[in-house]
Amino acid sequence: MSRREFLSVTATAAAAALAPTHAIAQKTDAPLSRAATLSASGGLLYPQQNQIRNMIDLSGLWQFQLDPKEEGEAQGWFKTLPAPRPIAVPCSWNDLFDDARDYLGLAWYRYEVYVPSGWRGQRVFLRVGSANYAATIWVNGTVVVQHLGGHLPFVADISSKLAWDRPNVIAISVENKQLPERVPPGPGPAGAGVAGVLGGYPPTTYDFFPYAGLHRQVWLYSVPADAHIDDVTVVTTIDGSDGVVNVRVLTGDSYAGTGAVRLNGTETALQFSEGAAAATVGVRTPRLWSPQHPYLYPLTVTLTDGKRVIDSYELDIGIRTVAIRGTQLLLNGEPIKLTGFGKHEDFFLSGRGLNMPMWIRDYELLKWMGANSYRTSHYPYAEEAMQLADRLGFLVINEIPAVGLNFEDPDELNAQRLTQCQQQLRELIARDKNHPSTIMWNVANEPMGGVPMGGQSVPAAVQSGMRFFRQMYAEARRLDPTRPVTFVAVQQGVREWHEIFDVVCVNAYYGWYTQAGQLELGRRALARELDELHQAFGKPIMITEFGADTLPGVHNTPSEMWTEEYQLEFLRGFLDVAAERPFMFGMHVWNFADFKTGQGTMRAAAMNFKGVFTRDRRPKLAAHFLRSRWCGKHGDAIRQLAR
Ligand code: BDP
Repeated sequence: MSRREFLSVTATAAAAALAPTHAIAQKTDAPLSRAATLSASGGLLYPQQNQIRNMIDLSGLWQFQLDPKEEGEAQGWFKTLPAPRPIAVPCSWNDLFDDARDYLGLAWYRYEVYVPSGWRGQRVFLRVGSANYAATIWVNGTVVVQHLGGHLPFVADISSKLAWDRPNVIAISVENKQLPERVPPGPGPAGAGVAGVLGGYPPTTYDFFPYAGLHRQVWLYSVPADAHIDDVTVVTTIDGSDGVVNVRVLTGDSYAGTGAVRLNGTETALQFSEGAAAATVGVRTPRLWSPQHPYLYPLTVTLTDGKRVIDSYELDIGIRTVAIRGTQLLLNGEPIKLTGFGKHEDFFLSGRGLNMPMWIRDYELLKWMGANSYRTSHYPYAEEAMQLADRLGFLVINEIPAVGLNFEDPDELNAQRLTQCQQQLRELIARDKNHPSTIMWNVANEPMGGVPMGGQSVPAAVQSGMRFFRQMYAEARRLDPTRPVTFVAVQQGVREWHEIFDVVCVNAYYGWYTQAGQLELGRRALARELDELHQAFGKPIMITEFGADTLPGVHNTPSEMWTEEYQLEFLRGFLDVAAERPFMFGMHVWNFADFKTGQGTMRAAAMNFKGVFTRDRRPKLAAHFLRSRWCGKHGDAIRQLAR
């Protein structure tokens, strides 16, 4: 089957191919070692309160202590912290305390919680939404789970560790050391790469600040002890005027009983065997999910024993298809162009910590500008952000944290990074596979195989990258055959890697990092590169980043770099070049808002100023321009790239 055809795989095949998806967490009593073995420990369904399940969100004030000498474990800090201070969870620790701003070493969190007596006899899980980067969890003095990777959830069954007559002590140690074998990698033998040069201190291979800590909620939740719904996979297709919804349910054990799927007023029976069951539900003339009409259907899965409901789980689904035809991206069979941004989870004080008001405001501003999409640069975003994208109708390119890969580094390092990338891809797809908003998986941002932006590529590094990306692509397709898979290249980067993927995505800074101050030359260079890519690959092409640093309030005419006028003209030039090329399927401005970086000569005030909004979400001139471009009379009422 050719790559072009894969997106039309039948619904049944797609549902069957969606592999069982479990949190990949490390379950060991040994201290977290870089070589620790990985093992599954439970599904990643978002915790839910209903008539059967219970949950407690442990967000709030925790005790906190830095452990620069790494003496905490030997001294039993998992029971009591010797000199704790209060901290907010979720939140990054860096912007809260002066002595922790650049601290990326080990730190401890501690919390006490009674588990309600009504949960006795049920299975109780602890779920951490995001601990950046390496975490070890203790419950009442015992290690229950360890996890690597900073932006994805993991769970542990803690039923046997709980006390019922006193508060339970939950201790979490976290560190965010920038080690070369991690993903994103710390600076390796071949150096920090282009982005690393931009950052500076703390040393990273990327230019966003390496925020650390418990960035999302920690939950306790209970499920029935007999059997529970551990994972649900929903794949939708369209057959003529009907919707087809394939549902696959896993119980995580050998459950062989019955269950049901309820959708749109119909109930379809499930017969489990070895803990798995599947059903196909038809929906006559469904309301299709799209940015204009983000209609969601509630879908309920139950496990039943006669009339008794053993477990129940509800999720909102959207009926829609994503496909590629020639140079077009199709949503529900119709070509669609992506307008929007690369973003960051980044805000004053809360750092990378979940910030719901920020998310609500950001979606409001995205709508205000007529954006229909964004990329989760450069790591998976909060689950609540994905839920809002479903509900509000935004298309998401969903990215693992593979930024700063440098294939000039030795093979051993690349092999370790591959393991990390595959784990994070598995966890991401497990977590986000049911979101209609996610339309594409991205497996890397600006990997290096020599000097990009006009420099020479290194053949051995190109080959090493080829092997790496073939495996990443195959893994993504194995886990989810229904969505296109891409990587994001940098301008004049390694061309060969585009061959592997379904679409071509490129970050381009002609007129900023190259052709600085010369917008017309930049536009011409962009046009040349786009035409070459089109000729070489004939795939849909998207500019996933383009932008110029801009100090709010600084103006000049004729425009000059760093002024608001320059940013506006830079963006307009790129949009014009793209609008003349029908093979372009999207334009994402870099960045939605100014964001914090490490300190360095390229980053004034430790900030990247390429936002069209300031960090506190005030519009620069460019935001008004994009609004008129994407919402105005020339903008096909929002959705087109053409003027
Ligand atoms: C690109 C990176 C992005 C940077 C951006 C920039 O993908 O993370 O923030 O450049 O320099 O190379 O602003």
